[in-house]
Formats: sequence, structure tokens, C-alpha cells
Amino acid sequence: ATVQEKLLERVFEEEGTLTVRKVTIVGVGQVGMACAYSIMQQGICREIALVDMLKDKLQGELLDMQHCQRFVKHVDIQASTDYAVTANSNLCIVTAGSRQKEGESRRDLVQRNVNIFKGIIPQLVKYSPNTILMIVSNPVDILTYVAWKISGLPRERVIGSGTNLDTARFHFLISEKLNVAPTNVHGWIIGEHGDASVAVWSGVNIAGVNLKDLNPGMGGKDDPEKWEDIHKKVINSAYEMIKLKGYTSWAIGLSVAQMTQTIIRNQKNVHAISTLVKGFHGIDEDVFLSLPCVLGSKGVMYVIKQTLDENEVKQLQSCARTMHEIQKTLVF
Ligand code: 6V0
Repeated sequence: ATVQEKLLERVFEEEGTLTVRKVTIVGVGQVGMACAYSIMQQGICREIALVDMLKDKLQGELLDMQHCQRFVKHVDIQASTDYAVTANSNLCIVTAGSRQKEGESRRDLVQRNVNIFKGIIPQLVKYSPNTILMIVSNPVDILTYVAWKISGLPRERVIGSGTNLDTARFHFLISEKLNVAPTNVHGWIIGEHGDASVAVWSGVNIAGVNLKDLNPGMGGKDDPEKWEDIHKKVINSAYEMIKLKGYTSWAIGLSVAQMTQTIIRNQKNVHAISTLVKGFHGIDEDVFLSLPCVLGSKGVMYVIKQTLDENEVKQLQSCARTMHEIQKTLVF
């Protein structure tokens, strides 16, 4: 008998099919591993499956994650180039694909990453037909649309990480200017994750005090306090980090982990995520952009009907038209 047999008396045979709280992450690059690490560290799920096409990198990351297990709440971690490892996931997070090089915009990546998605998305749906898909690869809004089309899943189960991250950056920058903690800053960045995002200045508040009531010019060109610079910084932050460190990772990892927790635990928190926005704010194209959404274990439960001012609506509509034009050029 082995030591295991001498030590442990089996009470019942484990069956392999019961899967609870499993999250798959495709792409074990900087972003995928920041997501995996944050999700593992916070003890959000019971199982994590990692997939990439680089076998050695995958194996290396698997070992490193397994060696973390002594320090965290135990999570089963598996990794493979074969999508069978993802079977029965509640949530599949896609971070695979090219990232921006210095000087490139997110939109420049589009056809390259669409081609990659043609290989990935059908595999995920094949092994986890009931999964929610969360797209992180850029340009995230367009790729979420592409994933929705390729997967055939209902709209509530295909989301993009969207402007949850931009919103967090916005809160941080406002918190610095006011000397109040970021968690107590309320305000939203919606629309495109990227250059055309919309800062909803009309709703920014601290403890219910609307900042635009205190400074009606807030967010506009003639504001002596130049609050608009904060939104510009949000837009430039990825470019700045790519120039300085080559990529962005930790904040997107935590942003994705936060939304993963909401989904896995059915918490109904409101996040700015990329969702099908046709029918909202006068948008009539089939495009995905971020709006505040109530998220639960079955995906998007509600979209919040924000009261936006005329200018904010115009910016959203113009972005939707641009997205639609780009989508028409894609081959998939
Ligand atoms: P990276 O470090 O180059 O990692 C990408 C990974 O994808 C690599 O490990 C590749 O091997 C893998 N990969 C490529 N093709 C495939 C494939 N067909 N199947 C499986 N795996 C594949 O890039 P990084 O992790 O920095 O960025 C990944 C993506 O996230 C890029 O598109 C970024 O632009 C995007 N980001 C999105 C953010 C967001 O807020 N939505 C934030 C940061 C980056």
C-alpha cells in the first residue's frame, strides 16, 4: 500500500462532473496573469483554468500559481493548450491577443484580434455552453460584439470589461484632487473603453453633493479649475503606461476580479461594462459600449437608465456610429 492508502481511508469515490464556481482565463500574458492572480488571491472561485497557445509559458505560470496555494484559500488550478480543461466554467475571461505597441491605438489591433477570436470563442462555448463570456482583449467593445456574434450566446451572457477600469482611474484622480478616498467618489466613465470614452460630469458627486452644482463649468473647456484634464488623463493613462512599462496589468487584473466576484457570488453590484446598447440613449446600431449594469450570476440583469445631458448623449451616439463603421469592415 502507498503512504496515501495507509494514511487516508476513502469514504466515497469523487465524481468528476460536479463543477462549482469555475473561471477560465484565456491568454496568460501580463493581463491574463494579473486577472488570475487577483481572482486566486481573493478566493473568489474554486477552480481556475488557464489556456494559452504557449505551452512552456503556461506550464511555468501554472507552477508559480500552484506554489501560491500554501498562502491563499485553496483553489484548484489547471492549465492546458487544450480547451477541454475549461469544461463547465461559469465564466470565461478572454485576454488573449495582441496588445498596443507604442503609438498604436486600441482600434489598430482590431482585425488581428478578431482572427484570434475566431479560434477561441467556439472552443469556449463548446465546452461551457452555459458560460458567461467576459472579453478583455482590445479593442474591447468591438471584440465583445464579435464574441457575441461568434458565440451565439444571449446578450446578457457576453460582456466586455469596458470602462470599469476607466471609471476606477477617474475616481482615483478625482480623489487626489479633493483629498477624499477613491471609494467615496461617485461618478462614471461610460461609452468606449479608450479614446472616445464619455465622462458623465453631470453625475459626479461626493456624499450626494453634485460637483457640477458647485462648478457649473466642470468638464467643459472654460472651466478655470480644468477638471476636464482629469478625463484627458484617464484617456492617456494606458498610453503613458505602455510608454513607461510596456503594458498595463495590475489595475485591469483587480477590475476583472471585482466583476468576477459579482458574477460568481451573484452580488448584483453595478459596474460599467460593455453591453449591447441598442435602444439606449437613442442608439440604434448593434454595438457594444459601456453603461452601468447590474451584474449577477446569469450575466447582465439590468442596464441603468442614467440621466445624461445633451452633450453626453451626443458623444455616446457619435461613438456608436464609429464603432458600427469599424464593425462593417471586419471579416469573421
Ligand atoms: P501579452 O502579455 O502579449 O499576452 C497575450 C497572451 O495571449 C500571450 O500569452 C499569447 O500567447 C496569448 N495568445 C495569443 N494568441 C492566442 C490564441 N490564439 N490562443 C490563446 N492564447 C493566445 O498581452 P497583455 O496581456 O498585455 O494584453 C492582452 C490584451 O489585453 C491586449 O489586447 C491588450 O490590449 C488588452 N488589454 C485590455 C485592457 C482592458 O481594460 N480591457 C487593459 C489592458 C490590456
